[in-house]
Amino acid sequence: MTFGDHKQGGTKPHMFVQTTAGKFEEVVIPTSKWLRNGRVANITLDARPDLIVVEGGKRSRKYFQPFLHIYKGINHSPYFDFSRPYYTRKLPNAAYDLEVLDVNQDSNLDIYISQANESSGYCSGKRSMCY
Ligand SMILES: [Ca+2]
Ligand SMILES: [Ca+2]
Repeated sequence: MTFGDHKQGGTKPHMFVQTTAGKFEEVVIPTSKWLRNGRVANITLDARPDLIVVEGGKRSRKYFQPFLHIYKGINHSPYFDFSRPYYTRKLPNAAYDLEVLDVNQDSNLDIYISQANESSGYCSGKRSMCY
């Protein structure tokens, strides 16, 4: 998966899904938001992997409300239902990374999100991108 600043000239967030041995289909994640990171895991406990992403935060002095979104897995391209998130949660702070695992071992996957509770001093590459 590739995430990043597609509004600054980069590509939209996308991933490559292997459809037959050695062949990969590019799947673009249709969003106008700035995705920070994502994981694929079967969090809905059905037969299909789901896409879990975090988005938003600060970018180039503009603030975007951070969110967690879960897109449910489906059995055909683009392999996730991007028409609406299966689950959405507003996050209090910029979220840069996440992990999905079952820490309390109740057979339900848990989502752990790394957030920065202060964005000043955060840089993403160029000095002009520091806050
Ligand atoms: Ca699922
Ligand atoms: Ca759990």
